[in-house]
Amino acid sequence: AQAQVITCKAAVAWEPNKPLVIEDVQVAPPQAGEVRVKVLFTALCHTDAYTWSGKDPEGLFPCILGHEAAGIVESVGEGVTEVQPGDHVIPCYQAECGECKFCKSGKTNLCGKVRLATGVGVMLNDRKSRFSINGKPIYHFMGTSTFSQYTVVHDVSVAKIDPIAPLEKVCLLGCGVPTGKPLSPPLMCSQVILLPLSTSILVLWESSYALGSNLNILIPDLVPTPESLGAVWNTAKVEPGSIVAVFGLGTVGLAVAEGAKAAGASRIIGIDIDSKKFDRAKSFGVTEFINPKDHEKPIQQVIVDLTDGGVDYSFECIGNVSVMRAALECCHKGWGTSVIVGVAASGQEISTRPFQLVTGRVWKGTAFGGFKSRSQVPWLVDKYMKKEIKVDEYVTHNMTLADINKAFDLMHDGVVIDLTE
Ligand code: NAD
Ligand code: AHE
Ligand code: ZN
Repeated sequence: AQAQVITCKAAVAWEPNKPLVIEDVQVAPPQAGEVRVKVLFTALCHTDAYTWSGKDPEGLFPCILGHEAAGIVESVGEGVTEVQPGDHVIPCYQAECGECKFCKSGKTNLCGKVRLATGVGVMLNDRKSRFSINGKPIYHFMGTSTFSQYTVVHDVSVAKIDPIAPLEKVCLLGCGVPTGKPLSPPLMCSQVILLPLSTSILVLWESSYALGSNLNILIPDLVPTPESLGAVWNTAKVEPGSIVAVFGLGTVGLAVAEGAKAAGASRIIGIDIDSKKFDRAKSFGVTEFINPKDHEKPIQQVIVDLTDGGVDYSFECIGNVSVMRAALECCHKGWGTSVIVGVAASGQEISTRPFQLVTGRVWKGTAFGGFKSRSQVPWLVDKYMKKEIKVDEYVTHNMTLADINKAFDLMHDGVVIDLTE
């Protein structure tokens, strides 16, 4: 039967920083290469709040935010072969078409097929939105827009998962888990079966569940085996004995610290302007703490002095471009590598003396933790189903869509919103 327009509830961001409003939204049928998904559960992520705040250069209003979710395919457009109505899926804000220059390169998990359209809040086919309210278009967000009971996504942006998996849990695998694992480089595999992975990676994945959640959330002790550590070293290249600096001890920074600990780092230096973060960070593996406010010298100089020339790896987990510079410049001459994880506001740019790079420091960043989405998210779900990855422990609240503004207030508690009525 021909798919019809669906009217359902969605949280609409009409303007930056103004409370989201639950509206009756019309969701058009999927066109060629598109999939309409009944979203059952969505989690919140700092990136939703970042765009909502108006600081995202790609932020468009009115829009429907949300990108960490799970649901069931309701209908598919022409030419869609990989999913069908009834399939359980996780929308993926980072697509994977397998055919574009990026996907075929074997060098990145980024995909070019729909990115230009998703960056301007529309679908690729006709450069229009499938959401409207009484005829007024509402923009999509990140190609996912999961704060709606129904959404339309590109077929290259949807991962089909095991139908037995509990959607209220595995929705967390849509963003936070891969992002929290920045120690691992992108997996250079364009096929569905990704052999380089072994159970050892779980050490980092488990730590990554801290993402988007409260510092008070219990993260189970990680007990890496020698075997698992070996694989972590091989993939992450954070060698045992490395000195690691983590800037920002929020949930992302704690996840990084825990990964570094699992990789066998000898020293993990946590840097935060809020000293209250330090006690908690100890249990995540941070061995030393520096509050930049206690020092007159630039923080990079303080760290270089403390480490006989600099750290082997640093991670910026704040989104502050001055700190990104410090994170690079505290790296050791000749080999130190700095990874940008934080998302910076519109207009912000990074800078350093080119000499820093000429003399061997490396500056890189991570998107979706280097994971290829459609092929690897289902694999993560399987790991969860085999109890090799814990997720349940990180869900602290179940709320309804009507309470989404409260949920944002509680975001640090790692909220999951139940969209079922
Ligand atoms: P958070 O707010 O919980 O933690 C940030 C920490 O940085 C806080 O403890 C704060 O005190 C500290 N801080 C702030 N300014 C500082 C400074 N000048 N020097 C030292 N410490 C400072 O945030 P989070 O949830 O851990 O996220 C961190 C960053 O990661 C954010 O930018 C977020 O948007 C980003 N993020 C990125 C992705 C991604 O996919 N790349 C995903 C999730 C979050
Ligand atoms: N729109 C922002 C960029 C935001 C950004 O960097 N997003 C991350 C994911 S955050 C998930 O919580 C990312 O993966 N980026 C790669 C991509 O393709 O968007 C801006 O500054 O324009
Ligand atoms: Zn996110």
